[in-house]
Amino acid sequence: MAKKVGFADVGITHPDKLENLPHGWVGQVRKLQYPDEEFPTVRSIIILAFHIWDKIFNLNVTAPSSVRKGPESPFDPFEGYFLGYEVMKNKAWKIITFLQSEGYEAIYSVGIPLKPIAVQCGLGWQGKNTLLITPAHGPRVNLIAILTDAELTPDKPFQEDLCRDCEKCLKACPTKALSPYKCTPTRCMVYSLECPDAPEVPEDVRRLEAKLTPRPTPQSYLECSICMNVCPYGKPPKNSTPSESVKSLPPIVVM
Ligand code: B12
Repeated sequence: MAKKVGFADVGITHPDKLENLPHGWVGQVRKLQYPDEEFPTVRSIIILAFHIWDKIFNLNVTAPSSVRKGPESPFDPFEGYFLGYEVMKNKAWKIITFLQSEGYEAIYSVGIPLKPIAVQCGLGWQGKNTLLITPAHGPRVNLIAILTDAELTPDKPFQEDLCRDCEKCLKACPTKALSPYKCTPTRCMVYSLECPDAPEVPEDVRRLEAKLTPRPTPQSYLECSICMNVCPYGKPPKNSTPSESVKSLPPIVVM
């Protein structure tokens, strides 16, 4: 059903198979929770991977009130709109409705640590860019989870790390946010965008973010995805390589 509604891949695991999950605040941007904190009766976790087949899925429209002011500020990940998330939620609802019609409870979640859980679901490995890399689409997938009390058959975890000696993502990051298997969030341009007032973002990162981020309108921007785009796994045709796609975007327009 996941494939029928438009997800590229799907995997299942159980909460008791998950160990050492990241938990709590990641910088000032997101709070990660354990699956049973979000859904106490959870018995299965379904991870759905949506193929980002066009850069516009990285479009973010920011509601003025959704700019995060730190861990204490009210947290609603859907106050702004991220196109990829909107598409995934829409598709996930069809599966949730089906589970409910079978008598189960189910909710979607983007608040649990999706990447290590996706590895446990057999979807791929966490690469040097820290992203979930799938054999078919590389890291060009967004993830969403469905937590349900249905007891579904779990998949086998993905055991390999296929990055080997490739370091294209590390070299391509304009702000040097990446070292192997580690992202320094405050050096990532996406963090800089989401936290415009955060003092922990270095000046050189702010400057590059202002220069390189395409802004179709004053309230919207395309999230950087260079470390996704350069990955050789599942790489799209040459005319949409990251440097070319950045060049082919409209100039930054400030109205
Ligand atoms: C917080 C967050 C951010 C923050 C911080 C990034 C980060 N890496 O944590 C910021 C705002 C910077 C960010 C940026 C981006 N993000 Co983001 N982000 C998240 C979020 C909410 C949590 C990520 C997380 O678990 N962080 C916690 C830290 C501890 O995890 P980690 O970096 O993965 O660290 C692990 C490894 O580094 C490893 N590790 C650390 N040190 C070492 C050392 C060694 C030697 C080894 C072996 C391993 C290792 O262990 C850590 C724990 O597992 C998830 C959504 C979710 N709910 O999961 C999306 C998510 C990970 N982001 C996503 C994307 C796509 C991006 C961007 C490309 C922006 C975009 N266009 O959307 C960039 C990429 C930056 C990058 N390379 O990480 C996607 C990734 C899809 C995929 N294929 O994996 C997710 C899953 C959102 C989604 N729903 O699809 N993100």
